[in-house]
Amino acid sequence: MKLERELIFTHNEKNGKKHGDQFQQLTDRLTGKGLSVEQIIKDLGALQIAIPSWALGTGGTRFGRFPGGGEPGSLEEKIEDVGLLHSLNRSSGAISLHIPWDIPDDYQDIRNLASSFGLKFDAVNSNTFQDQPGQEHSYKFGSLCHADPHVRKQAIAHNKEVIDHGIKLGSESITVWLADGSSYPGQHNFRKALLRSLDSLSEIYQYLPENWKMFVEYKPFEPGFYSMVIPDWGTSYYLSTQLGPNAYSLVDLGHHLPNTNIEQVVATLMMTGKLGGFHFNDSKFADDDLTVGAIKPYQLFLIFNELVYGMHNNESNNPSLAWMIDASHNIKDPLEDLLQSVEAIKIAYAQALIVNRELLEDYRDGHDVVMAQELLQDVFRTDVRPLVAESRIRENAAFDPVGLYRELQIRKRLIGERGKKTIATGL
Ligand SMILES: [Mn+2]
Repeated sequence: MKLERELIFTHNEKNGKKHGDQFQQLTDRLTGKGLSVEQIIKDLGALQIAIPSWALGTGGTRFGRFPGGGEPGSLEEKIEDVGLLHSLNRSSGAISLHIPWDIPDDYQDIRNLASSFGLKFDAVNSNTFQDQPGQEHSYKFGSLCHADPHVRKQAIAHNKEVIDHGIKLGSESITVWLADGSSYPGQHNFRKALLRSLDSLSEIYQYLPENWKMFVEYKPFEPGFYSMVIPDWGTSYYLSTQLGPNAYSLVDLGHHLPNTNIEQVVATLMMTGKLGGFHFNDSKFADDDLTVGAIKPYQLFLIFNELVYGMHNNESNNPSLAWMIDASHNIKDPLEDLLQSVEAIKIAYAQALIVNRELLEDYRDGHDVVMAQELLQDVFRTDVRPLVAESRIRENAAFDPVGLYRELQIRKRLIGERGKKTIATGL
């Protein structure tokens, strides 16, 4: 399904007066503070957040899954869905594929389809957390860390195959997340498991084309309930420095223990030039995979505050970051949830862009703790939504993506096209 541009223009025209007034008010306020509204709008327009192919269907928990209908049943339909999101917000211009869930029949056809929606292929993702039908060795006790070299060899070969698929699609990075870990004390020799993983990752790294990056994701627990081989950013940082200049750490917001100071993790990784990318989501308890900004919007802003500082003070040449949503939509329409997530990311980014950094540094240097906090909270409490909307309108996207999605009854149309009982592959 392709969205006619006319529908977006009509929607924007209808809301033009309301938006114009709100935008003018905010512009006056920000200009009064010495900020360049035009530059902020440009920066916002340039931000593209990749959509993972596995997030387009209704997710589930280990207790059950409740599909909502009209879900994409093929890679082509997944690309169409991301195309739909991109036409509504012009900020979802990339799709991230999961192998073996998304192996194309014809690479050129798939590339043509993606580019007809203005989409690129973001990082490809390997999967050694499940056994696939017909697979010779099981990953029950690990993959890249496994004690048996035959299992490691199979997992390495899979990652190389993922890279091959990515090359044919025009991707330029691979994200490796390992489910490898242990559930009981005594099960693993921590050092041996980590060193075997490093050896396996090295072999995959050697296989990377020169212009490719490898992102090493970490997670403190689950599925391993006692230990994970790559539990934290320190271990991920160790691996990426051992692997070489094209290996980076990847921060998934849900992959931290409660109360971890993620903004500090981000600051440190960027300072070392080893922050490669981001998986956005939100959580109350653990890896909940909730809508970005749904639970802790202030933390999201503080993270973006460090990201923007890192982008403006990039002595370590940290590369531009790979942004991706990594969420699961158990009870919401996945497309609406993704629109909400992208909006939350852009709001946090817009807020970080209006922080007066010179003044903040003055407060810090003067040990004025109160005013440093006042400054950040004043920004956080500023409603920047008109800025984000203005950047969208200028990119020919919708003033209110979720509103227009509802108005056009897109889910109903998708159910009409694809049926009520479709289930997307993925999580
Ligand atoms: Mn992730």
